[in-house]
Amino acid sequence: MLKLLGRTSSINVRKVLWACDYLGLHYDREDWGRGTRPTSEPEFLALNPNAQVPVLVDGDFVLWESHAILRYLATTEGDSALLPQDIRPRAIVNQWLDWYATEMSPAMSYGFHALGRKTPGHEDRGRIEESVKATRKCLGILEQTLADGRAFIAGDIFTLADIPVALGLNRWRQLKLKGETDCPRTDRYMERISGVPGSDPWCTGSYD
Ligand SMILES: N[C@@H](CCC(=O)N[C@@H](CS)C(=O)NCC(=O)O)C(=O)O
Repeated sequence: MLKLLGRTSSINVRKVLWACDYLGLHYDREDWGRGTRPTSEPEFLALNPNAQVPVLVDGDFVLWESHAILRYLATTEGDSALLPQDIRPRAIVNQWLDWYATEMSPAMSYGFHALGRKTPGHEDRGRIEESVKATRKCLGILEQTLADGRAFIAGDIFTLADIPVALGLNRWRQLKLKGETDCPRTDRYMERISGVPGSDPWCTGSYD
């Protein structure tokens, strides 16, 4: 039985929960992280020295980093739709996973903590504006990508790439900021996502 360590309010834990539900995997989940058991406990640090959730435990195998976990689950389940075996389609899925981790997620982080979660220490107006601007650039890239008529972000089928991207979009959209540019293709994309197994509840509910 797989064991997943992490609180359900974490976007990174939700990526794994969504993948598990999509794949129909059984798992036990333990609450760890902000507001639950502190990840600074030695028991947790022995599994992930970064003191971050999620952590996946599969027998005697321990894995952290949400995207590494997504790839592990898709590969062990042999799901070649979620993570294609052919080199180029697989590279495109990896491209979007990396893009989310290195561009969209860092762009959204400060703004979400300031305007959504109201995390103390996130009151700097300049940094909020910077985060909103950087996130809007990412949203523009997604809207532009969908302009060729593809149904999902890496092509015509749902892949691992959609999990972080859709979760990020869902989280940003919950802020309901004034002045967002209309993104009709992204709206339709999110409607399609709502029909994907596991999207409800992981890509619907709020984050606190
Ligand atoms: N790069 C890591 C980031 C993990 C991360 O930032 N986790 C946050 C929650 S979203 C965390 O553990 N925060 C500390 C806590 O909840 O105590 C991943 O993708 O797994």
